[in-house]
Amino acid sequence: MINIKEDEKLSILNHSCAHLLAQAVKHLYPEAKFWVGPVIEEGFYYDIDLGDKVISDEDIPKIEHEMKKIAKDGKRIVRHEISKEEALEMFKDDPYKLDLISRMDESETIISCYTQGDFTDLCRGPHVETVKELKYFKLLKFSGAYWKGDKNNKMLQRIYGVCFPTEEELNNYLQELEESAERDHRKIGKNLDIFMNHDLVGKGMPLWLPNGAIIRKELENYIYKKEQKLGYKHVYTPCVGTVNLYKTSGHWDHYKENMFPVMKVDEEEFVLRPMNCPHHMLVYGNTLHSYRDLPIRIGEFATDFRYEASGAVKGLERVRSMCQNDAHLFVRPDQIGEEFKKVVELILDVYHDFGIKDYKFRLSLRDKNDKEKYFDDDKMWNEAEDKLREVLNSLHLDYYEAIGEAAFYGPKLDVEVKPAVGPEVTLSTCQLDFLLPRRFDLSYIDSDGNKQIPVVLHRAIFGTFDRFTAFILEETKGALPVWLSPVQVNIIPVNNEYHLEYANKIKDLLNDYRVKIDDREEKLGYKMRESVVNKIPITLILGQKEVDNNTISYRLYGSEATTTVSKEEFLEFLKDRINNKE
Ligand code: TSB
Ligand code: ZN
Repeated sequence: MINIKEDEKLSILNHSCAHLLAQAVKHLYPEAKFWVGPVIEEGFYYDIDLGDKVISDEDIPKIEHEMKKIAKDGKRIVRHEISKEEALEMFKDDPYKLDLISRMDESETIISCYTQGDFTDLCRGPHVETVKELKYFKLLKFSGAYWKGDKNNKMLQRIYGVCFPTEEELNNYLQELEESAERDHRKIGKNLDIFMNHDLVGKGMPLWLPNGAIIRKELENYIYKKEQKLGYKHVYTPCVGTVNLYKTSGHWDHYKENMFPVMKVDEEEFVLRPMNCPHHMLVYGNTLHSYRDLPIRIGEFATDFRYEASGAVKGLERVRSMCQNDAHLFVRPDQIGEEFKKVVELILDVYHDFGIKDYKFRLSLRDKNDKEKYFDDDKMWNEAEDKLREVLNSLHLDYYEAIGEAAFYGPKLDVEVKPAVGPEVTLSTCQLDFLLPRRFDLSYIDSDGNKQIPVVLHRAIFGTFDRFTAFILEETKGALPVWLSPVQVNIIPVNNEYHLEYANKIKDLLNDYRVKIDDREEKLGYKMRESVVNKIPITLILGQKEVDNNTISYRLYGSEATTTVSKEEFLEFLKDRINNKE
């Protein structure tokens, strides 16, 4: 999908359209006051103070109509420059503009304004020449937005829109938008009964329904097998820890705003864990280790809780209770490169199995100036960042660097993917850490009998089962491969009276698989359509011909063709499809 912010011409057009929106709102609601109206990836928005009025669905067409009227009128958009004093006088009744002016840099003595007809807005520009150029726009949605994003401030009304130079571009964009909405895992998750939310459980705390639980179990089995082969040892640890555990690890100082608040039980203070590293450090520290035992790979499907802003919480993609496919790899310094490489290879292997092709590697580094988030040890950071770069270069991987995205304990390699709706998110991650092993006083004995400190790689291949499931639902539009599908085979007897018995026999034959018989008294066409709506990968249609010849006729999701085979052939076909993860 197009990023409007990155295209200069589109950016200007959308910015001018934001002014047009403000002007129309001012015509309809003369009391309106305006905060900011920036261009964003998907177009523009304007934050508006409408007093007690809350924008509703009926208002949007009225505003659009007024915008069209003003645009047709075709006033020029004129820039003028005024002094700060003049600006303060001009906007003296507008607390929002006064706030903007007062926060301008001391060096900005000249302030620019743009006027179109009866409307003037404080603005750096640039803009299109006349409002006539704003022909092909659409208001997309609206929401409440706290002034300056602070929930102690007044709630303003935010209206979003988009503008293009031609009708064709606008229509293409709107069509793409519709398709993305169809692909949104929240919609698919609801239609296919994969997960639900409930206010009584809380925001960002999804409940996995039976269909979702099947997918999750398959994902767990899949990655567990891979990890076992690679020498990982899995553990189970509690999803709480004491405050002292997180003071030891440093999370208390560097990660507290992402954590749920403290619970007091008897004399102990607990928090829900936001990460599993501290528990795994203790597991490592429970036994003595020789240099020959390393790497030691401790894995867990571990539930974590994080405070995510309520506006950021999204379906299964961004949740407050999540389950990581986590592992901490304890290695000697000379093993970092090799072990890191193995993690990257595992990521590539898994992405290959799931057919994931559209992703970016991001090397996430610290922001040197952010002393609050990142522990202060230049040597350690430089060493860790150089090490990661070195390995990435040796693997010839394409990656980009992002400052300020590192974990507080070290730099990391993140894999970024684009959801159907909204900004990119991280799926897999592999993080280098020289800090936590020190804080937990971990060691191994080297070949000379001396104590050494191990290095830790934190890694999550799926990231979380939550986010990964959201992602594959969007990638597949809900049409999962057979091995992941909650229902793998749907059997439809053509006529219950004559063919149900045979259908039941076939169901017994397939009892190693997830099979359903649709024996409702409905028309064949209706049942077949429903099988498609439910995105079931294989539908069997069993009628007289199949009964007489002892055969199976099936259709694959997405195909109109029916194939007839012997039972043995069908079993073979099904097994192959599952094994090959097709
Ligand atoms: C990999 N300590 C490491 C771990 O050992 C860690 O917690 N890393 S993390 O903070 O990056 O989280 C791991 C993965 O969890 C991320 O890569 C991302 O895919 C996923 N994740 C993070 N926050 C959320 C969230 N709010 N909802 C769903 N998944 C999330
Ligand atoms: Zn970790």
